[in-house]
Amino acid sequence: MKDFTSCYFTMNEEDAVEYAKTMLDIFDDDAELTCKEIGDGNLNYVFRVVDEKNGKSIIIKQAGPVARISDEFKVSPDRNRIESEILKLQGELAPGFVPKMYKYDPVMNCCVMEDLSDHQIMRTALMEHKKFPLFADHITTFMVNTLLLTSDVVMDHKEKKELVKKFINPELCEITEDLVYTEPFYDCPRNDLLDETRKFVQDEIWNDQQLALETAKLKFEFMTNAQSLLHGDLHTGSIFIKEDSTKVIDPEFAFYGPAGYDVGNVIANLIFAYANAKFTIDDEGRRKDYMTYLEETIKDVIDLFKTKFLAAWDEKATERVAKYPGFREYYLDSILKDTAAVTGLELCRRIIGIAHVKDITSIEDQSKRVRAEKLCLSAGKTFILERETMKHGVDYVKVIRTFAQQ
Ligand code: SR1
Ligand code: MG
Repeated sequence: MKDFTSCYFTMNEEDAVEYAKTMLDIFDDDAELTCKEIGDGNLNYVFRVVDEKNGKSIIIKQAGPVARISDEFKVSPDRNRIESEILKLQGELAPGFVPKMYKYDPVMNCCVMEDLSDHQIMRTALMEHKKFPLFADHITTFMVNTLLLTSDVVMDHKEKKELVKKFINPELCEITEDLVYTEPFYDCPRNDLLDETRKFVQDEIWNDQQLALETAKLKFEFMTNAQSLLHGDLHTGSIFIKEDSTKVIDPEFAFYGPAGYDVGNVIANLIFAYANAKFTIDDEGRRKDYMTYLEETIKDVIDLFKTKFLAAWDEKATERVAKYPGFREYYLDSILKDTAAVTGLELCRRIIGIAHVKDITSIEDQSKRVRAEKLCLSAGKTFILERETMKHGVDYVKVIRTFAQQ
């Protein structure tokens, strides 16, 4: 019998079954439990435990002491507490858009949550060219509720500062500061890019002084603007989806930062799907149809976010000065600038840096993959440098169309 109550250790599949039997009051005494480790993220272990008698299932997610992607990243298993607590909070702010949490265990640094196996990871679904007409509506409700309702516009300022304290997340923030804002923009040894893309990166990214300056400004904005309680890693691998349901998972990077960080991540990851579609769908009609669907989704995410944000502001703002004419437009405008910038940063870092996305790495034909990478890099650079002009969904579509046609 393993002891799960006094000392942390990383579990294997057998341990997870024993944990479910002895530490949880979820399954029947005569349950026939099986377990598979299904995690494919960069950091954690995800165990799906099923009672083969009746199909009842749960997820046990455990934080390891180092990242799976590389043991260079020593990240405190306390991130599991952050994840459990923020999932509860997001469940209250945006009901129905996150998995239910059943338990958090501070000894084993694991949490137990609803199994969403009837959903699919959105990145995979988009690579299979599936469409989700409700996604833009769902994700914008999730973002407006979690971002605006945790800001000083709506919250009592002392209570908000308590949340800032509770969700201080220095190690995971450092990963983002390094991998998103710093390393991709110089010839850092930890970068991981194709030889065929290197010359383009050298000329267009690393040799551009203006771009370097803008990334410096943005890095300090990320580190110092405690605007909203972010998800912090809202890419399409952090979203479970099916036709009528969207669930946001994996908020372990959560902290108080600029609201546009989450919105920009969603947009950039839709653009990876767009680049994937352009270079993997051979039939012209199907390719155009799917790219148009993604363009519409990108447009809707931006435009619905704006509309819902302004409406929620009118309904929920409590801060006196927030009601001064013009302030809500000024505030939204700064989120839109950050959104465009983060779209660009994420597009660049997933091509140049250490953490890639399958949408691009799965493109088998090397010359097509290089073209997809150049599309992302060129669009990314434009979003960073021209962030002041990206005010509407259509502005994003214009940029990606321009580079998709080259
Ligand atoms: C060391 S972690 C690498 C990346 O995976 C996570 O999902 C974040 O996006 C992070 O940047
Ligand atoms: Mg993750």
